Amino acid sequence: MRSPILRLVLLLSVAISVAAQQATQPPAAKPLFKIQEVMIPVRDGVHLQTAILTPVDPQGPLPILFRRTPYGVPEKAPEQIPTSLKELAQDGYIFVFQNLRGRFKSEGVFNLSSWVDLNDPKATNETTDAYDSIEWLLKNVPNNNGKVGMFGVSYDGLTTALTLLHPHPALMAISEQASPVDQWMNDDDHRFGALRESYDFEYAVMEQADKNKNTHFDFETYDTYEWYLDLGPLSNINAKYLHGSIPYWNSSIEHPDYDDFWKKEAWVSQLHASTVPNLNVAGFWDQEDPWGPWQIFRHAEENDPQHTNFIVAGPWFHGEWQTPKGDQIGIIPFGGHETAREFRENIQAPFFRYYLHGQGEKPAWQASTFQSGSNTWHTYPAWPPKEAKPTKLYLHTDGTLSSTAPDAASGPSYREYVSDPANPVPYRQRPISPTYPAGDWRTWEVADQRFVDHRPDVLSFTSEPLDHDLTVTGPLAANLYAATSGTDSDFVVKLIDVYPQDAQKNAWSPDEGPKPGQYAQSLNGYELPIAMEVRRGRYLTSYEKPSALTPNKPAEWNIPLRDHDHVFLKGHRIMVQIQSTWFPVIDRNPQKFVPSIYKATAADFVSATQRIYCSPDLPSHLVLPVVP
Ligand code: PG9
Repeated sequence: MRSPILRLVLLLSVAISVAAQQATQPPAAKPLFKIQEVMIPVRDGVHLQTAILTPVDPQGPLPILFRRTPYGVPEKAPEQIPTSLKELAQDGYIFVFQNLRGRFKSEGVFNLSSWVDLNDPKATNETTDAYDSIEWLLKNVPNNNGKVGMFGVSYDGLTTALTLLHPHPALMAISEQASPVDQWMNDDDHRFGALRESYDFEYAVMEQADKNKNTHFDFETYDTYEWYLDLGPLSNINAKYLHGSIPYWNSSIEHPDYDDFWKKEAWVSQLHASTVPNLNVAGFWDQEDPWGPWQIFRHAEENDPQHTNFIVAGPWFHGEWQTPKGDQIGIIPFGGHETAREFRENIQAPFFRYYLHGQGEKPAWQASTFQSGSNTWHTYPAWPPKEAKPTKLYLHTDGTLSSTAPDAASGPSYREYVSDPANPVPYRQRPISPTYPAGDWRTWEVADQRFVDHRPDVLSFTSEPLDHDLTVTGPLAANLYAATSGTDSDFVVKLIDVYPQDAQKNAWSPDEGPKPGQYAQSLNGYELPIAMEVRRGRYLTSYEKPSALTPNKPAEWNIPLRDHDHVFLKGHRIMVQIQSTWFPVIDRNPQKFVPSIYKATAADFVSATQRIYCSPDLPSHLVLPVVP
């Protein structure tokens, strides 16, 4: 049996830091909340396990803040207020936590699905379960003021966001935080159809192996890189380990392409208006769901006459904005700011205070970011800001990167490397721990890329040191002209901020030198990834119908790099790295076209020679939204 505090902590989603989960306010002198567990009936007769936490001495009727989760609800009233609720609790709310259908004591089946069929009046889904539960809460929870808000990170953000498709009239405001929207196109499970192998597999096991708990797959090899490499073709996951027992994994491998199954899951395609005031929250280094919040924001923007659609983004890993401080990510400091606390105090709590308590003011901005590099908060009346001008940065065959396009006199027209699926580039330093419980997984997107930049299958292109600060605000993209000797292939692009060699004074004594491990804790020469993405060749012309690439024929590869707000500081360099494997977070492309990679055999995986063109006709480049 878990302690009550641990039970409550589970609500913060599995990906939120352990530090956040442990930090609390000093012990309270008297109970803060009373708890009631109820089984709320929804339209098909299923009952959902729900915990209601009511402040012990409420000052008048209170709004309800509701969170729906697959990760478990508290069994006892908390003795201390968890970090993520602290600023909200000061304003007074009835907090309600509900397990999704099929999880823990909730009845029904959990199929890990975002499909909402608005045309079927009998259908049940996360949208209808939320609607019915709100209806029940309003009628049955004493002392509520008739106003409901919802918020949550990741899966809890998804269940929050899904209410936008058919909101209950009493739902006055929501804050969707790191919600996925289309699991084939991006976020947790794929990137433009390239499978996030380790994530998809480990998460599906975690949530579907046992209804009553979060299960961690038991790897028999310490370094999971080695485990996945030894596994061989993906068909071995079912053949050797799962034996068809995990429905979500089965769906993933039965639907390799962007078919109706995935299009139905892509719930955001049904959203075309801001239906409820929504504070979207995104992390620039969110290792799970960096894309969804921007998509929800953009879809709601299609029709937002009342200006109730907002976005906040910061230099955060998945859910870092709900940790106690958020004063750094990995070893990258945020200039003395406690960005997570500042977000909760100055943005999240006032947002709900305005919409649910009728106090304070509506945000005067549409987007607010904590800009990395400059380490400052910014607000924008619109996103992307109009001043940002798309600016090209060209790759050159001599390994440089500059705003000058290649000319005919620059020598050879391409650089090349051999990509070998038997020796894939690790996505983070080995040994690679299991994804969950999340340890190094949380910060791998800010890992110093020097750990791979010497590999013969990783190409680096580097600029001169900048003679002024370069501010990049808005969506980034890469435009590669690339060829492979194979008939299918991946290209991974990484945009990197290279710190100067003397970025930091050494923190050790000149006589004794660094303590063990300390040398690697410096920012001197650090290669900090700002944006990274992969594209898979078979889907270059169609997501629905994969096709083979023509060997050695250059093709244009457009690789969106998502939205960012970063300042490359004077004296820093900009680097682009290109590689064709990123393992095991992305499954290995056989580099030979096969109808489904999930049915590939070991013999299908072959080496290929990859070329990146840097010529006047085929000028590979990045497009950065530069703010003058
Ligand atoms: N990233 C997790 C998730 C969300 C939604 C669907 C699948 C996975 C999470 O942290 O909840």
